[in-house]
Amino acid sequence: MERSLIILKPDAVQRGLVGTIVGRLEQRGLKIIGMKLVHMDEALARKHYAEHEGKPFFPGLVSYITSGPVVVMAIAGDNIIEMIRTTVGATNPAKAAPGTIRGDYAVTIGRNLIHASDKPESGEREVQNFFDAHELLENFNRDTDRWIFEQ
Ligand code: IDP
Ligand code: MG
Repeated sequence: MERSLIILKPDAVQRGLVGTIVGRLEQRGLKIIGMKLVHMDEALARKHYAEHEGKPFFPGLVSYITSGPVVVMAIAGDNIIEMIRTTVGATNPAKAAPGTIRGDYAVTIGRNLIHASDKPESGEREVQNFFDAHELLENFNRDTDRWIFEQ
């Protein structure tokens, strides 16, 4: 079982795209186990994006991600990391395929709407950066699961 951290970035909130983007993930059949509105401070932004520290775009990235509220979600399931990245599309929306979230709703890399964890280890670390254990509802059952997964 993998866990992925999704962030609907400040542009998604400001543009009123939260419902649309959550809907795409939800309708695919992905299981959301945690979700909340957060205004990230600089320390949390730097921690979340630590791998990019020192790159030319890092200061702009920190100011973008802290510029307003974001929606953070945790999604759980088998092999979901790659599946979600494919649904999200390429980092640069100019190169993202139509049908992906970035390919359908974004045009530039510095305003690409959504974050999704890139590997299982990152998913674990990132989910724990944003959620306390009691905020993650891992054990509830969805009645629709038998229509989404072969039993
Ligand atoms: P990802 O979000 O697809 O995983 P990363 O390479 O991990 O892409 O980069 C993290 C975020 O940093 C991107 O989503 C984007 O917001 C921003 N970013 C990456 N490269 C650039 C760039 O060249 N210019 C401006 N922002 C960038
Ligand atoms: Mg990344």
